[in-house]
Amino acid sequence: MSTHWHVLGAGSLGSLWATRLARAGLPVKLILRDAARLAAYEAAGGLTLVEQGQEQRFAIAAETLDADTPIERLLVACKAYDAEAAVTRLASRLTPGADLLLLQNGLGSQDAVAARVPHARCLFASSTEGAFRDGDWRVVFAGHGFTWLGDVAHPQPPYWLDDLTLAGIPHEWNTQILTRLWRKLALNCAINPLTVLYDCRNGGLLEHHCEVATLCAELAELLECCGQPAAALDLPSEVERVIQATAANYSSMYQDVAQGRRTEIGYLLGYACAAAARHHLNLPHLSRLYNRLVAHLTAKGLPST
Ligand code: NAD
Ligand code: KPL
Repeated sequence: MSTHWHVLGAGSLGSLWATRLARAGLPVKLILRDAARLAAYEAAGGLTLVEQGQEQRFAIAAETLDADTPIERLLVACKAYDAEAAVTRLASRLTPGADLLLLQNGLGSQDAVAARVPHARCLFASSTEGAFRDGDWRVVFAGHGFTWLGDVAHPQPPYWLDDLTLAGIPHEWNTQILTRLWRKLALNCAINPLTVLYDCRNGGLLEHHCEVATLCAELAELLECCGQPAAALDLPSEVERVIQATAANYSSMYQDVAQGRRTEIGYLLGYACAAAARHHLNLPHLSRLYNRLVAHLTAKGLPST
């Protein structure tokens, strides 16, 4: 019998992972916030995965944060700003040598989580898969993609990557996961805030080519200064390519703001600007972009951290 997967956060990505693991016959348990959420989940009869118009419901077992079952493998699928507090609540349930897989976008939350669970192995992930909820306990698999996983402390992959293969989750072990996370952070910093400020789809940034190029130059300088020269390679052309390829889409930050949800700014542009400050690096356009975004979010009554 394979080790249980505990999935913390039954949102978009957590539900996408949990349903695919369950569909492969692997033991999965959801960890929900409290008894009210657990009762609502049980009343719904499980999680529904919508894929290519087909719906399938999985009656995955669930428990609350306060349960006392031991946790050997934890998929952390909360937003970056919730991850540290949620994992802290579970720290005493982790078995010695437990593995955590952190799905958060951006940077900063991974180190904060790892510091809370020094005896566990924390793997970082970067994913291009896309999912959203179209109702409570329902997830739509919107964009096929890929997930890279790695461990900044140990180059050896865990044996349980086979579970992901069984579950049909496209993945690859990556010994340079920080480089991948920095690269994604830079892409998100060059694209997402401007889509919010110009109120446009990604393709709308084609009209702001010079501004994007200037930001890319500053981001590349930051990546090099932070010891990530590989993440800086050809950044402007990669950003242009992503803008073209996703021209019809609204960025994830745009969607968060449009729906009045908290953004992950503190783990993207906020993290980048804090890193620049730590290195005494003057990046005026990036810093102005951050200030404009903070002002915009504040005016909308949204948190800016
Ligand atoms: P989401 O908001 O849909 O889901 C997060 C879930 O975590 C919510 O259900 C929330 O209630 C739950 N949660 C928060 N705190 C909790 C707690 N203390 N106990 C139990 N549950 C708790 O978010 P998402 O879109 O799945 O994103 C998760 C992470 O994955 C983010 O960092 C995001 O940037 C990243 N990501 C998402 C996608 C995507 O397509 N959705 C793609 C790539 C990366
Ligand atoms: O990842 C993205 C997002 O919207 O968060 C892309 C499409 C790359 C834009 O930055």
